[in-house]
Amino acid sequence: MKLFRLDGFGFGHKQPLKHSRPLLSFAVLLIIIAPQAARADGDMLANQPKAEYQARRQTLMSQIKDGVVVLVGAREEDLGEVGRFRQKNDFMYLTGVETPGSYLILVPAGLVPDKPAQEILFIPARNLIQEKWTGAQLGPGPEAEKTFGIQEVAAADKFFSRLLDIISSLPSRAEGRGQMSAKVYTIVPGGPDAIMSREGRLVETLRGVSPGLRLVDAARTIGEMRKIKSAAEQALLQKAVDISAEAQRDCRSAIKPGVFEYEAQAVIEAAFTRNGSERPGYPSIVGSGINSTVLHYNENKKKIEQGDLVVVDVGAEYSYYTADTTRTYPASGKFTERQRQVYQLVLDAQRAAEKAFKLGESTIASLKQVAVEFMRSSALRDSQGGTLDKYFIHGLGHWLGMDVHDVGDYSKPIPVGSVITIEPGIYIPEEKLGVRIEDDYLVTENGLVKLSAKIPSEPDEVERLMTVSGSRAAGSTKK
Ligand SMILES: [Mn+2]
Repeated sequence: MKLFRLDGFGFGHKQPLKHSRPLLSFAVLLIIIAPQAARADGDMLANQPKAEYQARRQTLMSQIKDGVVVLVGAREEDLGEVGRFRQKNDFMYLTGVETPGSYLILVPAGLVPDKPAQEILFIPARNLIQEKWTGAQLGPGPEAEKTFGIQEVAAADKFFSRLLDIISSLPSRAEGRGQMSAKVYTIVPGGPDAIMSREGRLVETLRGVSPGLRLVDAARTIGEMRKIKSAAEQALLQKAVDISAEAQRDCRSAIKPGVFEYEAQAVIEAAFTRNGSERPGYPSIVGSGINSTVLHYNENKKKIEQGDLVVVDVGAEYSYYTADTTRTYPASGKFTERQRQVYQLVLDAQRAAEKAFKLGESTIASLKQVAVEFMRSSALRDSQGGTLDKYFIHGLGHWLGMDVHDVGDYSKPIPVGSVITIEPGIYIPEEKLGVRIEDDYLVTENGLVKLSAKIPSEPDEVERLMTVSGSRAAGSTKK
């Protein structure tokens, strides 16, 4: 699907970028079968239009006018031996490039006087020996420029000297007594370790060569951009949610007394994988009994017992976008009266928050207030006679996107194009009773659209579906 017209970006790529046919040489063939090339399907890159990545870079440069943007991509070794390679989200958002060891330099138009905007991606040169282990790689040069839709793709080992050249070409302005040299915008992790990060060390090194260099965090600017999802991003989120819905369906059938939490987790993650999800968007939570009251319980080691509630908080990642869905199931197939009352309160609190949403006014904090007050107005009490809102101990929701708790400022009203979760919960450890219900919503001009509507949450329907999917007689159904 075509979302942005290609004209008007000022990159000279006025024609849609088409993949050329493999007709030249074995080398070209290799490139065509390279993983990156396989992900670049015509005008698409990682399931989003190349034009969209170009537009994002253009937008970023139009917002950051006074400095060079430098992004450091993930390396294979960052994930150790256990993880499959995953590009950093900001890098992916701006490039769609999954080549390990990449860098990106963006020079806004006019930063170098009279020069147009410049974008340079750096990727490692091909290494034919390495490729026997890891598969064919796309190397720097015109083929990569075409594949990635980026002005220039240079060799990664030229990154630092090229950056120095760019910085030294910037006119320094006299300000006060000293000379102000260039600003470099990059993603700097917070906290005392920031300086030890690759970005932090890069800037320190640059400062040694170019004293006075100013390091500015680009995270906030990029975060505000990432908060608003394009149609292509919305489609990927919907796909991630749909896969998660199938996983919730399957685990609903798997949960019964005698089954271990990890067995339910296996069923969930099987549904992810067979539907093309690359990985869970976060560690899958299957918490039964007392574990249902532990918010981020993910050991998933307990045997599910008769009478347990089971909180299942899982989200598939699909092409870098993750769902985040939670349902709470009665292990025995039927809620006890108390469980059902608390469950219904949580569900009604979610509905109250949904209903209270007003575009241009509501924030996640204001919706939380609605849910809390709804719980407080209920007649349900704990053993001390207190209302149950005090057991709602976490936020009501968050932005959802490439990060499960996605980036973006929370202080402003929830905007059109953002995707949020609404996830009230009540956790009463002394009753071993935890309930969380979490859905994902796209914010439109007409209000909230529930992306996860196909995952049943009505208690009657949950019970009916659990009964249909298998016998849940007391005791284990296992051998
Ligand atoms: Mn969540």
